[in-house]
Amino acid sequence: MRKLKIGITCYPTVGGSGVMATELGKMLAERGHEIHFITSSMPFRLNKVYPNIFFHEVEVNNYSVFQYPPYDIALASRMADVIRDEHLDLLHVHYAIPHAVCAALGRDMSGEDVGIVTTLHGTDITVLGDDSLLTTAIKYGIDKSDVVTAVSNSLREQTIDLIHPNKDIETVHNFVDEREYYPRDGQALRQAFSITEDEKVMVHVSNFRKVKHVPDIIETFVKVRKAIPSKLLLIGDGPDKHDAMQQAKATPYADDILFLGKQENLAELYAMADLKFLMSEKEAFGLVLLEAMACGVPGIGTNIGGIPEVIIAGENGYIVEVGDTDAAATYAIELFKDEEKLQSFREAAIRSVKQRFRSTKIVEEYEAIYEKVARKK
Ligand code: GMT
Repeated sequence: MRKLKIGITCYPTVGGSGVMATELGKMLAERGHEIHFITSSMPFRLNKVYPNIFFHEVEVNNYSVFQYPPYDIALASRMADVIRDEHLDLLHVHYAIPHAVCAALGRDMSGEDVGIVTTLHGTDITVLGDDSLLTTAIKYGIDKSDVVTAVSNSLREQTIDLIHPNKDIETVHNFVDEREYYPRDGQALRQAFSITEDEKVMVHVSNFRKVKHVPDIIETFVKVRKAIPSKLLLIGDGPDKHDAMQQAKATPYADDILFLGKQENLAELYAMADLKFLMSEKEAFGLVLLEAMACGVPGIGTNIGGIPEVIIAGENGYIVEVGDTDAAATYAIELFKDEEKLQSFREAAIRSVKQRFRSTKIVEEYEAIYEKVARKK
């Protein structure tokens, strides 16, 4: 396909959507496209120099006459400038609001015929879509885009139910960079963390928000730990972390629950783990599950959102209802007691990432969309 000039906007510091947008930008650059990140700060995963990746910072001045700093207007204005200065073929924005709305405004300001692709990641729909003050803006952002994608079928359906857009929505699943997420030997690190040979390791990674149900993970661990020598690694930081630490302290197994805080090298940490837990009440996809699976760690997740599109129950993990810590613990104990089954789940996890969420497969799906919407020269 022809090489395109693509503007990408995301929240550069926010979890999965920022990770996906940045990884996609890097992969597209490696395939010869010219990438222009138009974001409020340097995306945190952009940790290497690429000759064809450019960063256009959106600066927002906080004038005392304004009650709120005008981020959305500053972004739209910057988008318009970059569209014109760099002769962009399209904008790919992550989140309907504010980014799709800003893209529509930016295109209008530029007076140029660029395409707009919007990817929905979940929080913009499942949380904000319920806020009647914002549904009109979300619908506007979606309808003004040339192509809208959602990261799971579940999110696609939810968006149609909640927002009733006039636009069709395509599912394009998330992917992982296999060069970073692959199975590694975790023995040395296990020793460094004083994890003994007979212990199994459960892991959870999140931003410790209420929707992630971290208390359910600790509760599940306590039930597992009663039956099996094990450790729980809790990775990340956020509003519920303090309460989670108090909860952990009050259990008889406080020393076996390790809070590791925010971590960069997740693939190294997954090398120590046997089973990943994601017990959220809302989850459009569950990128952290996919990252763990690529490292050979099967998952137990809840029956909501896109999780059942990632975990195939009984093959590469298990699905439980939200809050059902008994079922989660039963499945974990069953797997921990049956090394052969755990090994077959590990292999199935790696296989399903390769078959269904391979980076080249997903990047090619985006390229086919770009080809349809890119400016016609
Ligand atoms: O889960 C979060 O709190 C972060 C959020 C985000 O906006 O970055 O993640 C969303 O996008 C990820 C990437 O597509 C998905 O893997 C997450 O499931 C989704 N989170 C929710 O739907 C709650």
